[in-house]
Amino acid sequence: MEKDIFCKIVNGEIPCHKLYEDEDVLAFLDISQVTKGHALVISKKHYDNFLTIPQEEMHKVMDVAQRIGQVAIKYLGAKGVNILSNCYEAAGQSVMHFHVHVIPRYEDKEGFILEMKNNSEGLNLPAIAKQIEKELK
Ligand code: DGP
Repeated sequence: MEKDIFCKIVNGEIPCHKLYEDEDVLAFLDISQVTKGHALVISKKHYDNFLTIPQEEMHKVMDVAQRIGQVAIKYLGAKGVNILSNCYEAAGQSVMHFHVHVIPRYEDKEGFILEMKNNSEGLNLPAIAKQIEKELK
């Protein structure tokens, strides 16, 4: 099977601007900085995305994402941070290797727009909630 680009970064076949590394987790700057300090945190082992990685390894990645977010606020001058993990193409995932975006927000000159429009007209919220709740039991 063809290796994805993040597997190649883990193996040192492609360079990156490294921020953090341990046995399980690697963090580096996104090549396409939507804001200053835009980071990616990945599991070194290949999993397709957030929905398919085992919980323990997912937690390790999220711990590092939290720490990078804290650094962005404390040392980069960010006023906020978006933590984002796209799962599958329909959600905008372009690299099929689990990764978390840490996107510092500075209020101006940003390349990142997150728009959540209220689209709930006609939806049966009690039925939707019941369906999801049932599966979580
Ligand atoms: P997503 O769309 O959520 O799958 O984000 C993938 C991100 O990966 C995208 O923001 C650009 C980044 N990216 C793609 N190729 C490379 C690369 O070779 N190096 C680095 N540092 N980032 C990359």
